[in-house]
Amino acid sequence: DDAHWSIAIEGMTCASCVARVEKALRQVEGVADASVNLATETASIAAAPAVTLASLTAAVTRAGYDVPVRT
Ligand code: 9UX
Repeated sequence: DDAHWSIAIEGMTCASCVARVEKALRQVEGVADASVNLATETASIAAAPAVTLASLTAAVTRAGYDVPVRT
Protein backbone atom coordinates (compact mmCIF):
# COMPACT_ATOMS: atom_id res chain seq x y z
CA ASP A 1 0.00 0.00 0.00
CA ASP A 2 0.98 3.62 -0.38
CA ALA A 3 2.49 5.47 2.53
CA HIS A 4 0.77 8.69 3.52
CA TRP A 5 2.71 11.78 4.44
CA SER A 6 1.67 15.10 5.88
CA ILE A 7 4.36 17.72 5.61
CA ALA A 8 4.44 21.41 6.49
CA ILE A 9 5.29 23.83 3.69
CA GLU A 10 6.22 27.47 4.13
CA GLY A 11 6.19 30.31 1.65
CA MET A 12 2.90 29.74 -0.18
CA THR A 13 0.68 32.79 -0.51
CA CYS A 14 -1.72 32.16 -3.39
CA ALA A 15 -3.54 29.41 -5.22
CA SER A 16 -0.86 29.27 -7.90
CA CYS A 17 1.69 28.44 -5.22
CA VAL A 18 -0.49 25.51 -4.25
CA ALA A 19 -0.60 24.28 -7.83
CA ARG A 20 3.16 24.59 -8.18
CA VAL A 21 3.84 22.57 -5.06
CA GLU A 22 1.32 19.91 -6.00
CA LYS A 23 2.85 19.58 -9.46
CA ALA A 24 6.36 19.32 -8.04
CA LEU A 25 5.34 16.63 -5.60
CA ARG A 26 3.39 14.63 -8.20
CA GLN A 27 6.47 14.57 -10.40
CA VAL A 28 8.50 12.77 -7.75
CA GLU A 29 8.99 9.14 -8.76
CA GLY A 30 6.63 6.95 -6.77
CA VAL A 31 4.19 9.67 -5.69
CA ALA A 32 0.62 8.64 -6.42
CA ASP A 33 -1.12 11.81 -5.32
CA ALA A 34 -0.43 15.09 -3.60
CA SER A 35 -2.77 17.77 -2.39
CA VAL A 36 -1.85 21.01 -0.67
CA ASN A 37 -3.95 22.97 1.80
CA LEU A 38 -3.01 26.64 1.68
CA ALA A 39 -4.80 27.55 4.90
CA THR A 40 -2.97 24.96 6.96
CA GLU A 41 0.23 25.13 4.88
CA THR A 42 0.26 21.35 4.67
CA ALA A 43 0.79 18.87 1.89
CA SER A 44 -0.89 15.47 2.01
CA ILE A 45 0.95 12.90 -0.09
CA ALA A 46 0.33 9.29 -1.02
CA ALA A 47 3.46 7.54 -2.22
CA ALA A 48 5.08 4.19 -2.70
CA PRO A 49 6.88 2.91 0.39
CA ALA A 50 10.30 3.55 -1.17
CA VAL A 51 9.70 7.30 -1.43
CA THR A 52 11.67 9.21 1.20
CA LEU A 53 10.88 12.38 3.08
CA ALA A 54 14.14 13.77 1.72
CA SER A 55 12.98 13.35 -1.87
CA LEU A 56 9.67 15.05 -1.12
CA THR A 57 11.41 17.90 0.68
CA ALA A 58 13.85 18.33 -2.19
CA ALA A 59 11.01 18.66 -4.70
CA VAL A 60 9.33 21.36 -2.63
CA THR A 61 12.59 23.23 -2.18
CA ARG A 62 13.37 23.07 -5.90
CA ALA A 63 9.96 24.55 -6.60
CA GLY A 64 10.90 27.51 -4.43
CA TYR A 65 9.17 26.79 -1.14
CA ASP A 66 10.41 25.75 2.26
CA VAL A 67 9.90 22.70 4.43
CA PRO A 68 10.65 23.55 8.05
CA VAL A 69 13.02 21.18 9.79
CA ARG A 70 11.23 18.86 12.15
CA THR A 71 12.85 18.19 15.50
MO1 9UX B 1 1.05 33.53 -6.38
MO2 9UX B 1 3.04 31.88 -5.20
O1 9UX B 1 1.01 35.21 -7.40
O2 9UX B 1 4.94 31.63 -5.37
S1 9UX B 1 2.32 31.78 -7.30
S2 9UX B 1 2.39 34.02 -4.66
